[in-house]
Amino acid sequence: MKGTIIRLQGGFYDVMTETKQEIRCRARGNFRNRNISPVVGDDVEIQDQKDGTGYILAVDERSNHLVRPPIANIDQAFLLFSVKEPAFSYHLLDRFLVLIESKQIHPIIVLTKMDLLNEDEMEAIEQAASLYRSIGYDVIETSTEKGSGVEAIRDLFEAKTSVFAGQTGVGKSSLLNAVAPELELATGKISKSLGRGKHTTRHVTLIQLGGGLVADTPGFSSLEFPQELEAEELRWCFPEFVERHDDCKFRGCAHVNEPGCAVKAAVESGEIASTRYDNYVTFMEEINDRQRRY
Ligand SMILES: Nc1nc2c(ncn2[C@@H]2O[C@H](COP(=O)(O)OP(=O)(O)OP(=O)(O)O)[C@@H](O)[C@H]2O)c(=O)[nH]1
Ligand SMILES: [Mg+2]
Ligand SMILES: [Zn+2]
Repeated sequence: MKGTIIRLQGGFYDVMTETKQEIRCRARGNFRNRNISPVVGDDVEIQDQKDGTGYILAVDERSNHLVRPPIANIDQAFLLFSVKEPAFSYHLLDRFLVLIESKQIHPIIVLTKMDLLNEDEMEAIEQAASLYRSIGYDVIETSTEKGSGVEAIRDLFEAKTSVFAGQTGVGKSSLLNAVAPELELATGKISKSLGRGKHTTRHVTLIQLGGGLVADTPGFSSLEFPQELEAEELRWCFPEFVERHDDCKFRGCAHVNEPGCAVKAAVESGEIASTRYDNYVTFMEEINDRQRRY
């Protein structure tokens, strides 16, 4: 029988079968020895014991796999950023976009807690939103206080497997509750002293919602690039750089010190945002430093 892992709990894998039954499974011993650790989102072959339990016999090949949050086979990632509490950061957004782009997963940027902004702050956030829209990203502005943007989010779930990801306290669980109040997911207050959330959600869980599957995930407090991400790959993770790559004088242009670089020219003329370019250079240095260390 075929199914999808929707939850990992206390050494068990909860598997949703094609007939929408939940079966609590253990992994077969031999399977553990082969060093495969199944994660949420994995499509699996199970042996149904007909008593609500079963065994995982095999894990299908993954179309993609994120380490943090640990999940496989995603069609799209909702990247949640609060505009306040915790504060919005261009750096963190670009970092997250690189991670998702490098896995060739479709990102959707979600700005949360829009209700907390005063007029001046709103203007700054609208500038950020239009920058990312101009690159081609979807940006959805939401507030669970006002109920805004909730419909727009729900409409994107159909027939897809989605993941909600973001720092702790940005409002992932709150937004899912706004989409479907019956979920009653636990939410947590922001720590006043730390200025961030308190890791309220502890496990990745796939939920059936809006005709698709959506994962609520534990928030992170920092975001490191995966070991396998190489400096040379970075240039392909910035769509507005990719668009201009053919206009660079040198074919393998890294857009740093090369003459005749179309990307640098676009930064000079203001067509590419300097925040994006500066983050690109910072990330490149970070990855190069890491490569030197190992
Ligand atoms: N004002 C306002 N507060 C919000 C909004 N969305 C969430 N919050 C608050 O932000 C806090 C954190 O929300 P959670 O939903 O627990 O955040 P999370 O991203 O799930 O956090 P973790 O599970 O720790 O990763 C709670 O106090 C929410 O009430 C919003 O749109 N406006
Ligand atoms: Mg949560
Ligand atoms: Zn270039």
